[in-house]
Amino acid sequence: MNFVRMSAVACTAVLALAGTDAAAQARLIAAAGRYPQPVRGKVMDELADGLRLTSFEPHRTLLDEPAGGFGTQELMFDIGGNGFSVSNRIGVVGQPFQPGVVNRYLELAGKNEWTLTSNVAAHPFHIHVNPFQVVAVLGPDGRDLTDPGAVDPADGDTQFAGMRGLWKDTLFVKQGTDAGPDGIKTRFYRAIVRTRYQRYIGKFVLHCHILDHEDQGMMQEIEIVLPDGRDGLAKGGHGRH
Ligand SMILES: [Cu+2]
Repeated sequence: MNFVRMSAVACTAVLALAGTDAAAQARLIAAAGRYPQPVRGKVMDELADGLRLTSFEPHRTLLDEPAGGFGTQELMFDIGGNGFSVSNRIGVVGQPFQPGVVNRYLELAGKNEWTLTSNVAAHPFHIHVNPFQVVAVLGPDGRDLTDPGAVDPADGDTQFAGMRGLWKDTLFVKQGTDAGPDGIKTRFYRAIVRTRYQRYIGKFVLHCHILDHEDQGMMQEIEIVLPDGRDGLAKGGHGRH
């Protein structure tokens, strides 16, 4: 389950910081005691058994699969006439978060390639439940800033260098350039990520991880649903075409 995978990532990170001495091991075991059952017992046993974590498995890469096998999702963060908003269309101003409105229905067992952009200001994109794999972060000039050693010529930024293939739940999305007369940028930084929707059915959110922005509406609600058997999705229990 995703939880187990994410726990493995977290444990690995903690070990990298804390070393593998007995005190760190004891702290990890104690922390695992807060996990839900039945994960708790398995994790505690494996941590006690030489920090083996052998039942954890890495995410299978999505980089090798052809783009045609993915659904597509667009996202544009913005601060402007509609306030703090998120749009499903790059270049089209979106709306602030509205409670009770599902902004995206996604299919369980589906795979999507997302393109993340920002019209005004830079925003750390964060999504819950299913992590994503970084495919590319393209600058406004089209160069891939995830290449090893890549430097953003606009500001010397190297934060994306070597990031291709990494699994993450948060990614910085920089502001586009060259605003048109309507205030919409004509060139964007495009963060391209891939994800699959496994096991979890239901609602969760994506949002800007600057909480001040999130609180003002820079958030969307997502619902993972089952296919309805007629090439559509079973939204809210009522099949729609
Ligand atoms: Cu933001």
